[in-house]
Amino acid sequence: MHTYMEKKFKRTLVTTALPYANGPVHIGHLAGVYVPADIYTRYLRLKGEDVIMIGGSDEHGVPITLKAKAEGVSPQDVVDRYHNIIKKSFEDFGISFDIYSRTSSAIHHQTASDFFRTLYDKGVFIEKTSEQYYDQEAHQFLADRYITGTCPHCKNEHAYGDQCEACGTSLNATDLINPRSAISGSTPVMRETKHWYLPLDKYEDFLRQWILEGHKEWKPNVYGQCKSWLDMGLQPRAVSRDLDWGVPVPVEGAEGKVLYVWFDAPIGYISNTKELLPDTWEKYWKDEETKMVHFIGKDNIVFHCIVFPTMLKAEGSYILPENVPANEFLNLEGDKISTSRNWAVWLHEYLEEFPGKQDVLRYVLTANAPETKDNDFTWKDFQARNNNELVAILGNFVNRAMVLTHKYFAGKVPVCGAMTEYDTQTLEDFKNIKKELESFIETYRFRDALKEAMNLARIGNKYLADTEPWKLAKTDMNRVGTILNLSLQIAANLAIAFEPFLPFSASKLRKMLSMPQCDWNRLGDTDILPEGLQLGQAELLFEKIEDAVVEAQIQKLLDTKKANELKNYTPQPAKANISFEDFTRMDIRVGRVLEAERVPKTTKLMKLKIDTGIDRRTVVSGIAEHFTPEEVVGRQVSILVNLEPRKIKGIESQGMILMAENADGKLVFVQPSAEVKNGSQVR
Ligand code: B3M
Ligand code: ZN
Repeated sequence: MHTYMEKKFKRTLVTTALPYANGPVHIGHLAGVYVPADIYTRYLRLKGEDVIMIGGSDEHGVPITLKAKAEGVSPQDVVDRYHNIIKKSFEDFGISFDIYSRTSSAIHHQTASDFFRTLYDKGVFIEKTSEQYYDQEAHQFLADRYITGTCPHCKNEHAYGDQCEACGTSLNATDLINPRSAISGSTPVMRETKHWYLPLDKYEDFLRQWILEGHKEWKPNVYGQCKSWLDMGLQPRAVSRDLDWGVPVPVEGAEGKVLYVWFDAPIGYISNTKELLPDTWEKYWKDEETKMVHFIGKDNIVFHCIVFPTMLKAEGSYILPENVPANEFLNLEGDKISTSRNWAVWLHEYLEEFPGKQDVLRYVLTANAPETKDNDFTWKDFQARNNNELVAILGNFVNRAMVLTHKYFAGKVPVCGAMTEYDTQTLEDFKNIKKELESFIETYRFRDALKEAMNLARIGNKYLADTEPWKLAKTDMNRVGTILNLSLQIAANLAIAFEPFLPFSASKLRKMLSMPQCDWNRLGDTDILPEGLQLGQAELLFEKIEDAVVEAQIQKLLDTKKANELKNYTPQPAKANISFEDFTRMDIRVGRVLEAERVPKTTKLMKLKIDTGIDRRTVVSGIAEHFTPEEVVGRQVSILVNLEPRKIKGIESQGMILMAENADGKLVFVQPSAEVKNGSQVR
């Protein structure tokens, strides 16, 4: 049996998870899937290999139909809108798809339908009738997401039939207490319905052999998840749904049924390849010499390692993925990224706020990629990596080499004369760069690869700092020439090494260095730029990001958090009834604040002198964190005057000022809507 390392491939098929077209894409998408896939693909292209990168929008599934209903538009309207936003974000960030298409396309519907039909005709599926919730008012079966009710675990009244978002438990629709249809609001009834099931259990032996024996080199998080699924034992999975949005089930008697979104979506990779290469697509899908790699996030592992391979295997003419380098999740400022809570950095917004800084985000997301565990994106880290790494190391080195060459050699690559021992040692330091980058990239360790590339910039920076050519300009121009020649060669190496990671900056750098070609095979060479070559103008590759800019981003997130708290605020339940008598026992008056001062050695308390109309009295109130004394003096307020006096911090407080507490904890005065005479009763 041959092992993985010995396998030789002629071409590579890179697929990237198809994002649902029900919202824009955010940094989590980019970090988890699209930047790594792009690095990998750009690298292979640079090496001159045969590679295609396939992407597209996933435009089916229940959440899209729910969103359409909520907005009163059609599902097609929803996916048209987001497909275009998503596609543009990817283009803007330089994600170099060979095709970015969509699953509502005619070619996909045909491909997915044919695929189902092939398996159906081969007798692969099990047909099974079961009872499911049915909405008698809307005349349709309800997918789990269409049913809401009370969570049996935490009593959240807005749990969905597949999951309670309050406590995170995954549910069956039949678990819900008091189930309701999300469409009509009526109580659903149980009714029989027929579906087609993919018998995953029958493929267990094949999967065990193929993954657990044949792909021990897969990332531990991926391998481990597959193993635990297989160890739990696989069940047949329904691949159809009662729904009117999706690819219709191409079988007689299947009216009102569509393919389950997770059945059709991965077939989208095939459809999109077909759309790109109508005549030669099969070469990429059916030839053992093609290496197929699925780039996905960790929540998609089971579908790409177990369900889709089973579908491909059952069909019989397709290859299986060679690797599935799934990433873990990226969090944002310590919290899980969430579309519904708007807790995200949206790519289209980022570009509006940081125009031209695509590479900065690509850099930070790669340097901090969730390759082996969940990671956190913070704006402080973003700023630090930009200022301390991109600006201070890479940008600074390139700029110094360029500016000095323009200053001393009219922008022409100077002659490299005799080398010192230090020069040779510096060159020695990076002669393995190509091998190192390759071995990291080919094993999907993009963070390490990026670190290695940055290290080359560090070497250059140190070399210039140590040799100080600007000090030698008066005495030894030959030496200055040698130093700058070597520095420029390092810069040329950087232009190649960074191309997969920071394509915008690498191309800018190549333009500065008059390097029309970017040949990966020259990486590590020290004669890339010929002597006498006229360089372009020096431009800054990166610029410093100021504190105020990241503080504004942090503030934006804090505002989001606050807005979410307000949205989720549930008022205290009502207290038990009291009699009118009870109410009249309270003597509430309008009074005016005459004086106010903070109570020393406390943060919350303020001592107020109030004109109650009856008398002038002292009240201690817990408002000092919300108002300054100046803000309260002169105000009319409501005061409960017959509250028993009590001592607070040694001061006798005679009454209580009435305040309302907002959902975010902010206090406001309960005050008359127009001026009234002090002493007026509140009744
Ligand atoms: N749309 C799920 C997701 O975006 C799904 C991926 C499909 S890949 C074939 O997480
Ligand atoms: Zn719950």
